[in-house]
Amino acid sequence: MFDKYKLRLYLVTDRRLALGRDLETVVEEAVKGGVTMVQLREKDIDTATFIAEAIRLKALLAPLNVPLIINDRVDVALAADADGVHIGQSDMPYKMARKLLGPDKIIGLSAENMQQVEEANSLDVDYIGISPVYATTTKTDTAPAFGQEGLREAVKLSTHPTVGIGGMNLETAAETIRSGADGIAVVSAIMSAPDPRQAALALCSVIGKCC
Ligand code: TZP
Ligand code: MG
Repeated sequence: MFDKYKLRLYLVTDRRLALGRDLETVVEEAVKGGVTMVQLREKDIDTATFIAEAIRLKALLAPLNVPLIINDRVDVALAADADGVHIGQSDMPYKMARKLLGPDKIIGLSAENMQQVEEANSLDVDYIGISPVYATTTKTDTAPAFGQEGLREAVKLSTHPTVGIGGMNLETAAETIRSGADGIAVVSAIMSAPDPRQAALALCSVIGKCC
């Protein structure tokens, strides 16, 4: 049974935004600041390197009871024995991913509009990502942003735990929690912070209940 409190402060990695720092160091610092779950998101590395990174992060996170989720790649999640995957609407279909991963792994699905939020209600996904809440320069090929009004409607419509992604900072994170989301998913506000631990701590203090 997925613990939805793991969504509270969900770090999604992007090594290109790590200001030249080692990915594991940034993740480790962020977890010390209160990050509750980590998604390894890699768009430009080969499969062997992706798996090796996933295995290193798993070794770092498992003793801290912080789940490791792999973006897009069910094969990488299986190879590294990660805790789950996060899939988008054009990745492997949810039912196939579930069949390959089994009932106990965490599977999150991105929903980019109300119809997709509703469709996800008929799937036994563990959570949905409301994507994007705000437009962001971190990912530009996104659907139109939900905004807080759209997010509130999406949260109301969904039967699943929800996490908001896109443009999360101290102000938008607090609003997102007030709109009813179970958590916030963050890339640049932590990956590019001069001090990722402090950045996570500050986000925790505005969203509550993660440290
Ligand atoms: N999916 C939707 S928006 C986004 C992803 C991966 C990027 C969010 O990045 P940031 O820097 O937290 O706005
Ligand atoms: Mg994807």
